[in-house]
Amino acid sequence: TQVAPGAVHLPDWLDAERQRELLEACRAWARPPAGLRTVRTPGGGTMTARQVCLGWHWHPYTYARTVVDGDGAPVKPFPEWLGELGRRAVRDTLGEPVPAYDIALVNFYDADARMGMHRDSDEKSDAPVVSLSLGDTCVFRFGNTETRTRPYTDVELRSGDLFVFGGPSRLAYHGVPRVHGGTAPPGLGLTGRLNITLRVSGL
Ligand code: MD3
Ligand code: FE
Repeated sequence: TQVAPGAVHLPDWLDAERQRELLEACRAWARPPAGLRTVRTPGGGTMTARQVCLGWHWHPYTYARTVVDGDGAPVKPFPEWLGELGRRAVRDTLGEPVPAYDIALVNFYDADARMGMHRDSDEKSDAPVVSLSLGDTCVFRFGNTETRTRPYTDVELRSGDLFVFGGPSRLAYHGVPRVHGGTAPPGLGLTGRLNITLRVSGL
């Protein structure tokens, strides 16, 4: 389903087995060194979703090769297979060729976690962002490129869903106003929600 130009939602893109495999990989990445951490913003805020990075470490509002706001360890490598998954995601949605993905940001949400409206503008490439969701269903708010406020479209993202943001949607405001606790598939073995975004750094 095209939600806006360049923004395509493909529900249930990952089957149950692929979801379990991806979850296991995320759990391994979350372990130290360079594991899951709480992101603190320069204004003194704390992000409620906790994060682990592969390839490049994101800290507000730039990328580094070490976990500058965590244990100082070198960032875990971005695996080849994850890049292939990202390219397949773009082929299945936008049907356009893409350069090699080199960043994965994995966000872990408990039922109370949120993500405020923001734009992802720290990458120096306009390649599409690939988003994969696991676990609890959330409300994903897809806005416009001008303001954090209306008009926006609310979409439910469920376990296994793919969302790709390219073209004019690449710089749209977006956020996660709500996670529906306890809605994860029973067989998955995840409490809460996990989101993986694949990006091209352009660095
Ligand atoms: C639209 N993550 O990591 S995924 C993020 O569910 C982020 O964890 C949310 O926003 C999450 O920055 C939303 C959907 C998403 C991801 C990246 C985008 C939408 C996007 C980049 C550009 C435009
Ligand atoms: Fe984002």
